[in-house]
Amino acid sequence: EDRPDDETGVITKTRPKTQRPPLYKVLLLNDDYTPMEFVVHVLERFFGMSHAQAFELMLTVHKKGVAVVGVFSFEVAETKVAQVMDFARRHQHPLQCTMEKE
Ligand code: TYC
Repeated sequence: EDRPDDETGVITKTRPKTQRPPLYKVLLLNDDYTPMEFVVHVLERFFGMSHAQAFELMLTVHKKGVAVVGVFSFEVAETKVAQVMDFARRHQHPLQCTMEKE
């Protein structure tokens, strides 16, 4: 919205504060026991990554200890974490997936 300054008459734009929903990072944590192929499969299955993308990100987690696998709304992030944790538990792997506010 255009607005002339009271003293100078200079036209400035006022930027209305738009409300964006908070975003949440979904994090994958390294461990010593979960097979690399299982992690790659998880990333393909639940995060829609190609095999090459999934392999690369798995190696990043393996080397660095943790990585962001995606950024989502609260509801979607919560669902991804639950899906990964449930899938890992059902296969008896200790893989950990968490979320944090961006
Ligand atoms: N460190 C595991 C291994 O050597 C592989 C692994 C990678 C585990 C990423 C978890 O989030 C993870 N088998």
